[in-house]
Amino acid sequence: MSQYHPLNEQEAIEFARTIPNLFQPGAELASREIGDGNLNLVFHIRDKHSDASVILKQALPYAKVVGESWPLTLDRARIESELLMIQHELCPSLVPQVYKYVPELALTVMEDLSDHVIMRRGLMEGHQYPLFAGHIGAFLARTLFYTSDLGMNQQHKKMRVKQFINPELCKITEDLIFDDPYTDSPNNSFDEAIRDEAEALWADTALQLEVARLRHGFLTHAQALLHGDLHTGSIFITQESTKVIDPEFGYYGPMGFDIGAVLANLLLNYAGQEGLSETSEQRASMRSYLLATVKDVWTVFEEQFRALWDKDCVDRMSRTPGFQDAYIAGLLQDSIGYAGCKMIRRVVGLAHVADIDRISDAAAKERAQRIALSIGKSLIKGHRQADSIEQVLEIALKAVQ
Ligand code: SR1
Ligand code: MG
Repeated sequence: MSQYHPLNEQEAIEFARTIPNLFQPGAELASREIGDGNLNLVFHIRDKHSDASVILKQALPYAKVVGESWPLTLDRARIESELLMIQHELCPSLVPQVYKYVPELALTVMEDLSDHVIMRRGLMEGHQYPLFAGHIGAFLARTLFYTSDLGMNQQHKKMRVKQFINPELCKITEDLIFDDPYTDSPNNSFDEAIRDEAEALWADTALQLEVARLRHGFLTHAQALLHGDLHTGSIFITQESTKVIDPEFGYYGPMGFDIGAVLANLLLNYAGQEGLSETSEQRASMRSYLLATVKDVWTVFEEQFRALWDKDCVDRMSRTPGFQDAYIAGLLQDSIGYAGCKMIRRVVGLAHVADIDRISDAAAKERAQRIALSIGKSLIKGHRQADSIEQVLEIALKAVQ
């Protein structure tokens, strides 16, 4: 079993038996492949007669969403497991525990979270999570602050930049988020009903100039160790608990990319309410919850990030009066710009979101797509002038009027 090959369910069971102190010898184990993401195999292994269970996540040497024609490095499994360990140390209650990483199989053995649901699915079913903003705001503040030059030894940080160099997965982001949607790329995928919108993106040079700036930040600004793909499919949730998973796109990049990912995915669900809600009351309630959450995520992040800075900043010059305010102002603008990019790619790019794609009524789906694009474009075009999170809410409200 030690040479790399994709495991089948039986092999996953055999492997799980070798993990010390997890299952009783001779336990009757069941295995199910539950991966519904774009890239990996995920096995849920459980003892049929006790509560013992575990998750085995194995990287495939290609992008599952496209097929074997798109090869992909297995090193992403190392990046993911090492990043999960760092994030778990910084936020023990918000990140699953990694029990073991097996490099030759590109396999991570980790805590089972199957009492949680994928947040995207929960939101699509109309659930609201009042504790989420507090949890994710804290996750963002702690993981971004303590991996940056503000919160860690700057020589160690440079070694971390090297440890988390992730060129292949960054290239996916550079192409799928910051390039393809703005040209007639074969990677794009969109409904013919919104071809006018796609063609308008390809012609909008003012928009493209802003995207080029944001793309440049993604390419060059090694500000903090990012999760790199922090959408609501990378979050497991219950009413009480939030767990962030799947940081295989992690690398040293601009903090606003992670913050913007969270905001974008709340707003994609907001657009999707066009078809997800059954009544206008449900739609209004979900949208009001989603906008309040957008605001709270930023507010909690800002408060906690400032508090960490005041308490634990390791850099003397960064304590210069005025620098913290300027830094936070830049983070808000970046977050808004990246949120816009992440919305647009999910409507016209290669990989979409179920919040909109699963809408069965064609007219409602088209309205949702147009709303998402309208919000995305406004966020990108206005991001360098933004000075408060309320401006995001105003843009979102205007898009559904
Ligand atoms: C080929 S991978 C497509 C997308 O899936 C991941 O979740 C990332 O968002 C990536 O862009
Ligand atoms: Mg993922």
